[in-house]
Amino acid sequence: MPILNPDIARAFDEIADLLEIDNANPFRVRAYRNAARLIQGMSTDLHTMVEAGDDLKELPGIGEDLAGKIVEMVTTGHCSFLEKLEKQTPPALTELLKVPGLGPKRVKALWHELNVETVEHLARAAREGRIRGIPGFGEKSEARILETLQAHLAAIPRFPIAIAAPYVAALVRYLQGVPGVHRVVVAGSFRRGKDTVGDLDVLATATADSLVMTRFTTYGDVSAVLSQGPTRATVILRNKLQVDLRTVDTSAYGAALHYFTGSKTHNIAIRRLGQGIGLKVNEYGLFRGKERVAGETEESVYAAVGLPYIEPELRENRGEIEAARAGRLPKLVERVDLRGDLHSHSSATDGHHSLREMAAAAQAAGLEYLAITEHSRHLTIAHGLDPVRLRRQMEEIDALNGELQGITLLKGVEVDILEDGSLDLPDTLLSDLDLVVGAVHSQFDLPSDRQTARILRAMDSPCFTILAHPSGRLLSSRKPMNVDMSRIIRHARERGCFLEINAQPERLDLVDTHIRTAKEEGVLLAVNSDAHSTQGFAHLPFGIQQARRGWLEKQEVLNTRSLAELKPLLAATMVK
Ligand code: DGT
Ligand code: CA
Ligand code: CA
Repeated sequence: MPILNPDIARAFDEIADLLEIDNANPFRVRAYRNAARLIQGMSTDLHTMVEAGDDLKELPGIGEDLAGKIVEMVTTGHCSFLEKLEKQTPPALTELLKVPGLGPKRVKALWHELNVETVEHLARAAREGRIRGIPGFGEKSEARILETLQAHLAAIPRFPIAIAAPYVAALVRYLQGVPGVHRVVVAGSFRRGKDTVGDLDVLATATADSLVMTRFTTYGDVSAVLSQGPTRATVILRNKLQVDLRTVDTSAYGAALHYFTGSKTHNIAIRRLGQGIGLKVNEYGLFRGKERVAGETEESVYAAVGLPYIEPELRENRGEIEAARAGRLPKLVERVDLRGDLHSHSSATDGHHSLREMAAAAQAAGLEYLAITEHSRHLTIAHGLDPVRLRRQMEEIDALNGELQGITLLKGVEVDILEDGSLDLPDTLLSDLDLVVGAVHSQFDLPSDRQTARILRAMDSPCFTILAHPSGRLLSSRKPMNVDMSRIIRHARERGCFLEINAQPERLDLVDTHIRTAKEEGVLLAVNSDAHSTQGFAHLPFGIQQARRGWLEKQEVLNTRSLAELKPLLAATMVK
């Protein structure tokens, strides 16, 4: 089946849409649109012309570039440029382009106004009624957007933990209000702070006459009840999150909490330890014959098998049991240890609040310093800064620091790492900053050797402080880049720069196992909010949880340092 003119025309139209969303040169966009229209109206088949060896450049408005793309489509059946654009555009946006009545302009407006990068973000904005207020949108288009996205969301099997968290908090509050209920705790992967959760495992202790099971299955946010018994029920929430509730006896609370916290492989290892000393371990307790010897608290469970308490984030059977036995468990970093944040944006680019507002919010979040790190010019979609605008912001920050009390703004940038590994702004400018955060925002699909080389080269720049969201993954929509992360980590140690744990709900990047590698290599990590608004600091706890899953202690996190301790560490990454 040869490729037909309408297919080629559609491909060119899609390219024009994606280029337009990407703020490409309007002339370039128009060239694709005109070509699409021309091809749509042609009576000769392009594939016949290509096969006959005709010169396509004779067609009006078709130059070298477009002719090449037509030949590619006719001979291979697909268009690599379009595929590349599709890959670097958040899938939510390509999906949205298909919603009747939403052209690239309106899709672009949604992206800018709401700062959405994923289908889940956008669906949430629609559910929360935040789309109808945007100029050019109303309740009708909001509903249509939600409908289209829900089909897409049905295919997403796991929830990023920060997306699940508000639903979890609401449910726990509700259950705690049920008469007779004593304790409500969420176990499972949620308690272990895993980046995504499959379902929620809720445990409750309650008086025998408590109506907690009935109240659970009639909770307002429940869309379906899958099963219901006297001590166990399973429901689906409206957002498709599945929740199990179990009631347990107070005397077995610790054993149940331990069992349902998991992970499964950790449980199996603990059970083996128990077997070795003649104990049976299950969710009802630890038993020697018929006698229960432990189980009221988790501490008693561990103590019975000869171990100190192990934090939930470590329970993945990745050496925590051996470390516990040897008395070498890490003393994990905590949210209160954070003294500052080294990655944030203001309304100068794609953030929503002024420098002053961001500083106040950071201070309210208990921080003593905040680095402002706007995007650089290459990221046009985020209104990235050119040298002139960055210089102006540096002056603004200096002036503002003169007024602020108890919080200091640091001058930084989130500079784009270009395809060849060079940075998007000149060293003469970067060297006047306090820190340089480098990030990949395009060409996520290079082969591993080139992608790795690109990042290593960027780190070797005279001014390079922190590699932001190192894997580039988005939990709902983008796989990690194909890179040799161990190599990047070793290079960070040799270069003396740092890696980021980005706390954004869709990122949680660096990934936990690589955090552990970085720890072993002696590379410090920065737990950063990447806040785009004053609300953004609320994500820091999830970044901390991720750090804990990577076994990090306080001193292994860069921004637990006081400003005075931090400054020389930053300065050492910057050639002046
Ligand atoms: P998820 O829901 O996929 O994010 O991951 P988890 O870890 O929450 O797993 P889930 O919900 O299937 O089970 C909750 C916990 O229950 C799990 O972490 C450990 C425990 N568990 C489940 N099945 C087994 C099992 O077959 N053996 C043992 N020892 N524990 C289990
Ligand atoms: Ca679970
Ligand atoms: Ca479960």
